[in-house]
Amino acid sequence: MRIDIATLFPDMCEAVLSESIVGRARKAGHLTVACHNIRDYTLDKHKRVDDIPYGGGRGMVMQADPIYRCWEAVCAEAAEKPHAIYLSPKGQVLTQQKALELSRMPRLFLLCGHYEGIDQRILDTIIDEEISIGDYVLTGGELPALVLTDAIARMCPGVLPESVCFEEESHFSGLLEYPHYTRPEIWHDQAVPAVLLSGHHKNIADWRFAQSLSVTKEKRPDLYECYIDKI
Ligand code: 4GS
Repeated sequence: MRIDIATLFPDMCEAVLSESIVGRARKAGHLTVACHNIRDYTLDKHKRVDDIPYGGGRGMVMQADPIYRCWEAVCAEAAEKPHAIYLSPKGQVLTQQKALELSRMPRLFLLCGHYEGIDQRILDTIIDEEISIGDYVLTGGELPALVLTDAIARMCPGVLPESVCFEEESHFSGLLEYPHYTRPEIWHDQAVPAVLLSGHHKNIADWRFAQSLSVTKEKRPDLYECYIDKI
């Protein structure tokens, strides 16, 4: 899997993507992530990438051409056109299911917006789908692109030691995860649930599933209803 991120802040993206599990996965070659500075693709002698909106109004709009030239440069070195995603509050809200689908694609191109927005014509020309990370407004598309990259990366083969690592997480099954405990056995007068010390694998699995159900019912009744309806 390869992800190309087009952004005005490649250093911000690179800083996040060089750390922790994603950083290690990149070094090990389990996935490739390349950050491209849209400003490198402008033909303007002052390196401008934005301009005032036609029709008037506040703020600046990112121009289509530097983004298009960046897209062409990425496509030029790809066997097939990457699936192009624009991170935007107008998009479909990201879910675990969507992240799983995208993790199965060979190549993604993530476009990060800034300022008031992006010239609609570039979206109409290159973008396959818009994705939002939630119903709130950020200052740029970089954090959404990084969130999406992280959610995808952990499901790419080899990134986590075993696929159960992500299959048991909250949301994968449609339920929230059961609670975790580690040493010491008693901390501030609170004991670890006895079943977890029993060594009885079936009882432990049953307890965890029951916990998943009750935690989901309590914290996310919407997910719980959905889960119950499906079984
Ligand atoms: C989101 C979001 C977002 C919208 C980018 C205003 C700068 C900003 N992008 N999910 N212009 N939520 N983008 O808030 O994806």
